[in-house]
Amino acid sequence: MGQAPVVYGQSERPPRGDYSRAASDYTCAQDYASYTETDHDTYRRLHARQSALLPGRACAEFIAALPSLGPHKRIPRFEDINARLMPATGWQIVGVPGLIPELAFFELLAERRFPVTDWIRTPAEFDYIVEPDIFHDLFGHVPLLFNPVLADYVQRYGQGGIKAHRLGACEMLARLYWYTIEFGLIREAGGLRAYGAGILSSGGELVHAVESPEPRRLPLSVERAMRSRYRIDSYQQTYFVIDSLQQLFDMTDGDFAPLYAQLRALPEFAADGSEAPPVRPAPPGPRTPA
Ligand code: HBI
Ligand code: FE
Repeated sequence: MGQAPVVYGQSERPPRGDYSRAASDYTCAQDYASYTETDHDTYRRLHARQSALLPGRACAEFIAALPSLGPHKRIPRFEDINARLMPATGWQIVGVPGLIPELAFFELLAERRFPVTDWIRTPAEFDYIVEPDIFHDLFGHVPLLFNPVLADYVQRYGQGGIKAHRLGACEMLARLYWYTIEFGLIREAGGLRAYGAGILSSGGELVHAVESPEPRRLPLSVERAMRSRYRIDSYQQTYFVIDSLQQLFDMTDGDFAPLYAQLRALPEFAADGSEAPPVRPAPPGPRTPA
């Protein structure tokens, strides 16, 4: 295999998953026979726990699309989901051993192929896992790929990512992905709801993101999101809120190249929303006589 796979943030944990099975585009077949009864039981339990938390916390589009995942007593077969997903929005899910390098990730999204990790967490990780496993990808990401607006947004994100890779702007674009597709909130008539996969697939964060008074919640600004660092190992301290999925799509239309150039000169924000100190310490000022 090629370069070591990327992992969110600066985590030192070695990537999980068997990358020796992956093709040159990092995809691998779903080795369905490899799942144990414990694996199927973990999936069933995770699906049951999250489903019970959705009312009043997950956005309407997600709740409407979730049944498209199909039966949930055992880990679904990717081809069974694809038989419904392809006709719906032209997307298909493909297996990957885990996190993959950014360019490979972008190229798959640009082809409407969503990479789904093919292993599932251990029972000991039932409540929290750092890396995205099959439950995070299937339950968190796949339902909204049945929604035409979000489906178009994710493909365009992939196309934009290929350009960002050429411009050395992957980190800024990854932040936009993080604060929308992974941890985005949407305001509905009934109140705040989650549309981000990282929230929807997390037992604790779905309640925290929608109901806790602690986090900072800001109207989505592409510029502010691109300047905002994020933490991969704790609940988010900042969430960005949209009013509709269409607004998300419309806000991110167009070429980001000028924006990348402009943002490089501006200070960043820490994950808690405070102004981040410049990474490079300012040069020492004029020496004052002792
Ligand atoms: N790889 N399998 C997988 N899944 C992701 O969500 C993913 C990835 N690689 C990189 C990545 N996400 C993020 O850095 C993107 O914003 C690029
Ligand atoms: Fe994800």
